[in-house]
Amino acid sequence: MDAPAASPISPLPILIAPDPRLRVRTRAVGPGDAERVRALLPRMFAAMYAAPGIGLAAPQVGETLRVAVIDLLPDNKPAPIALINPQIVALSEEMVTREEGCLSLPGHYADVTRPARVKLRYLDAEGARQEIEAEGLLATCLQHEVDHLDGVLFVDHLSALKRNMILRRLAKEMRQKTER
Ligand code: GNR
Ligand code: NI
Repeated sequence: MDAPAASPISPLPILIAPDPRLRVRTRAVGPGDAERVRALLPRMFAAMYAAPGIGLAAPQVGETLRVAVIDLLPDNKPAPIALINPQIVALSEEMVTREEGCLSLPGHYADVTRPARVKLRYLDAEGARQEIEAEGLLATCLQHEVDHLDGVLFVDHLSALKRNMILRRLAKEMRQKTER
């Protein structure tokens, strides 16, 4: 039997905290970035699906543009969302606490309190203006990804004690992984 054909889209490697590239504030995508974004999006989706995760932001793959991808796979069916230059235009006063994880903080989870609903404007992969109003996990994920574009990680929403506990444990785990 033949081996399955290799995917022509190679997933980008995901950076792990405390990589300084996760702390960079990204810049807006402009007309001159079309080619770069066209090349980037499929490789971000591939990295997110391979992980697997429900979202991925450009800084997590070392890119400095305001680009993120999301797919919550509702009913286990692909529902990819490409977010270019996303802007939060409204947040609910009502807050909700949910356990979050992050592909750049693998294996670490914590309860984060955020607005329960969000309204977001963005450009899609075709450059068309879009608006999305979300609640539930999608609302959390949208805010988590926009945070990444400003160099913010979910642990930044925790107390310094909890944040440093997670970052120190992660650093130790990564050290042990690479030790011979
Ligand atoms: O895969 C992910 N799961 C998740 C769970 C709860 C809240 C946010 C997320 S996003 C995360 C993928 C990721 O790191 N995106 O930046
Ligand atoms: Ni994340």
